Amino acid sequence: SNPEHTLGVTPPISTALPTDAEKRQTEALLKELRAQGTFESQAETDKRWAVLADLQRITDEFVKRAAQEKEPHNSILIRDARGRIFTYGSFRLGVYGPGSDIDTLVVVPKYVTVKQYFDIFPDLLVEMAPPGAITDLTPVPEAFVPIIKFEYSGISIDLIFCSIQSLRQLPDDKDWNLNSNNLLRGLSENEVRSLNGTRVTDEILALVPEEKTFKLALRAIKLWAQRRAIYANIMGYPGGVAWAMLVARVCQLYPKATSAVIVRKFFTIMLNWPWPLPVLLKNIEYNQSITRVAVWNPKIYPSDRNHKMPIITPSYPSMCATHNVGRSSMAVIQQELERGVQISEEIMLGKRPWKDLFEKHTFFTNGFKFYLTVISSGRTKEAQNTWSGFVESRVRVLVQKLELHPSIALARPFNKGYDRVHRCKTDAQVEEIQTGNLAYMVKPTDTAANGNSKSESKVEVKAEIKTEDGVAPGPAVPVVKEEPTDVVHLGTVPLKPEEKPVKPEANDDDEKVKLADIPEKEPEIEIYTTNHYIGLQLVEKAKSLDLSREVDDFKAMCTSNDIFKAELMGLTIQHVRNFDLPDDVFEPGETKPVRPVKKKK
Ligand code: 3AT
Ligand code: MN
Ligand code: MN
Repeated sequence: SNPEHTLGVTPPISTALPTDAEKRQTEALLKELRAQGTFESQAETDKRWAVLADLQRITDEFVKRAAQEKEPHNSILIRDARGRIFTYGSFRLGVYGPGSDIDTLVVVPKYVTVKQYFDIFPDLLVEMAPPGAITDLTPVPEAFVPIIKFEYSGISIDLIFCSIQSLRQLPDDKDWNLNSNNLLRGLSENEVRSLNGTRVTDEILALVPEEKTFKLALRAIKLWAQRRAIYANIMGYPGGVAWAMLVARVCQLYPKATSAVIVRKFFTIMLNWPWPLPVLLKNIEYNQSITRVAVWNPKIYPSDRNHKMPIITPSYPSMCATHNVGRSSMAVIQQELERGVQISEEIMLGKRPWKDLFEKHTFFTNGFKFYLTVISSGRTKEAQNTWSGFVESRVRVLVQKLELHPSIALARPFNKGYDRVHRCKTDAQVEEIQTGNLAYMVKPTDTAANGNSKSESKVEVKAEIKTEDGVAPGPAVPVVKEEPTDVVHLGTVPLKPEEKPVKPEANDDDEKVKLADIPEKEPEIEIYTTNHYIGLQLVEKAKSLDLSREVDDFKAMCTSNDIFKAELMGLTIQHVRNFDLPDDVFEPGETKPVRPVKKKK
């Protein structure tokens, strides 16, 4: 836009225009991102906009009904009643892919209540959307940020809500936005957060010199971070907003550069960033008395001084988007940035293809000898959703404790959990698991205490769940019987709705014929589990490792929360050697580590 106007808290490093070679590298990058499937088709994007138009209509009707409820005789209020939807997340940033949801915010005038949102909106949605369009409708009123989740014609929607306390009616103006700080007046901290999803993404876009360049570079960095398993706010890595701000900052420093150059510079700038100097897109606004929500300020708040790689949101009240990043994740990010520097340099010289930058991580194939796995388990799908979500949000606290252990050099959490369903016949061994606690004794030179070579091809899940009388048995499905096993589960099924347990095929294999003969009406217990893996790198001198304190503290912390229901939920932490990792963490073509052959003495 204005060539004289520079964006950011320092002048640019270079305002050089891209060379022909750099433009060609951007073309090649675009082509690779297409080949990697990060873009959806125009038709799919058109569908998203149509859904958003519907949601706007439904929102207007919702506010009208709320106004009618509030002041049935106030025809002016009812006439002018309207709401507005805004988006945030990857859709707003223009970096969404085929599977992305649309993160949407419903903004309404002050008289509309959260109660009305949950009382009226879900029904109205079903009423006004095309028949059958709304599926998986899940209102979550008890969440910190009240949210209604659903699928609209197959597109996932996260719908959050904010009622503006300073506005009796919303302006009838297409260009109206949420940029004014005054809109935050009278809002609770959580309401401020709801508004700020949109305010932050809007402002990031306003603070980059060239949106198109930024979006393509961000797509590349997002794909890189996902492939390298360093993308996930909840697990202690930067999330979508934080990666976006880093790329935006590099765009400010090279305002005329093309996307390929931004990606290249991203790695060098971020590798050499003098942390804990914060990454800022503009100067922080401090002197506002609009909300009581604290603005990030390490001079005042000791907790803000703990942030290892602070990346600060631009919109008032500025917050640190990376307060979860700990010592190990930061070390891993640094390693990955180094790799990025090397590969992107060779790419720009034409020596390597972009594909190499996006190669998958080796967390399981060649990452660690020792892993801890945190297994949350639930008796029902609903219980497990709540419980595993909570446990997931605590894993980084365990990681922080592990990092303090003198024998641990690095504790790297994997960025995703693994969901599994188990169909069980007995629960006889549950007590052993609950009391055994052998699992977290690690001897670097020896086999794991629970190393179980006979079931190397099986997921070894010890579900820590007691059977209660009156628990409804699972559906009657064939039970795959194994050799005598002291583990509660039989047959592990990945948690995918479309996959049904298959009856073992009868063929000339004696063993399998026997399996097929098992009566189908055997009562069963279904258990849902989620595993989180933490790779452990020990210090060189480590002889053995006792993590019982850390593990016990973690269990106590999780199970003392009100969310925990002992009759429905369980929590186990196990030590797993690399060669004992379950098969489903490996993709086709990947080699599972093998047990080292014992040397003769
Ligand atoms: P996708 O393309 O949807 O995968 P995204 O960046 O849009 O990528 P999300 O939809 O998960 O990712 O999240 C969008 C924003 O919503 C990011 C963050 O500001 C907010 N958000 C998501 N999950 C949480 C959470 N558990 N707590 C607080 N804020 C969250
Ligand atoms: Mn999203
Ligand atoms: Mn979302």
